[in-house]
Amino acid sequence: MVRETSQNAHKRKVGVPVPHVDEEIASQPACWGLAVDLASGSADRLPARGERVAVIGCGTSWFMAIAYAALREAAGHGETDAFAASQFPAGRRYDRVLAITRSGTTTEVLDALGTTKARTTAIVGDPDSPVAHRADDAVLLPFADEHSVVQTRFATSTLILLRAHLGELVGTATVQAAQAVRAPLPLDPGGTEQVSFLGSGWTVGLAHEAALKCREAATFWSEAYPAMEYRHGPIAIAAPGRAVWAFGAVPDGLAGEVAATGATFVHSGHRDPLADLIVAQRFAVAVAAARGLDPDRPRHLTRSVILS
Ligand code: F1P
Repeated sequence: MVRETSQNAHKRKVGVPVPHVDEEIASQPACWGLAVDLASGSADRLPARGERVAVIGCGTSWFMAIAYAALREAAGHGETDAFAASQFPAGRRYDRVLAITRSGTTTEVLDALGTTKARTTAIVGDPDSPVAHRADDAVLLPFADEHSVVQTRFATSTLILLRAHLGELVGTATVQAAQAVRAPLPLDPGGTEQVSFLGSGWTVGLAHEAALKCREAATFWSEAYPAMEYRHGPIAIAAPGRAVWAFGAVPDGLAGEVAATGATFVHSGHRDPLADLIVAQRFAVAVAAARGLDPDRPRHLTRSVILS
């Protein structure tokens, strides 16, 4: 199922170990296809049109929650809020709480599920995890679970599944994902000092996720903002050697304003933003390599946060 990049095929041939995260990134096009199939088979467990929904998660899973909430509301399926699981307002009335968690062991997610009276659905990577058993309904993605601490394919497969469930035709995104696993990187991983990622609407979640990938995999200085917020302060750090990387629609004039600071402006303009996220994941891993870091052993991180 995993389609290797030619670089990884070469590494393997000469006996150099390929990081798990590289393989997981490369397998996303295949995983997205499986996620689309799963969307039709799990429609009765996912939020129904008209329901008032809260989506919760931590880290990467929270950022996918943010993206999905914006997409669902924009598609007219109903009011949808996204929360870091630790910030879930237990007193609010929701028809359904949707938890996203790869491990199914994250303490804040389990705690939030324990406080709500709403029907609960969990999208989980590990079918034998506590969250998979605790939720009223579970949608299981073991095919997208990962060895890596740093999440890539579970997150994007979850979002593709949810987009397919909203009725989006995600075939083009999947084709573009196959291009994105091979596309040239838009920035020099060894020669870029800082990146600010921008998004608007649902792609704000992707911007946060891209920035988190850079921090997690490579201890690289990265920030993320809604694109219209960028002029309200963050542009002060734009400079030569730094970059602004936008997902989705770009506000009029922004590319020129960034260029005037000497920073590089990155925007594919033609790919589905979720396919663009794959390029950002690859950039994060390439920065780790340029810094001599092992992206499979990110500093201070564990696969999930389990609090005693
Ligand atoms: C959530 C998460 C990861 C993050 C870190 C700790 O995990 O925050 O996104 O990379 O390693 O856990 P999960 O609830 O989706 O399993």
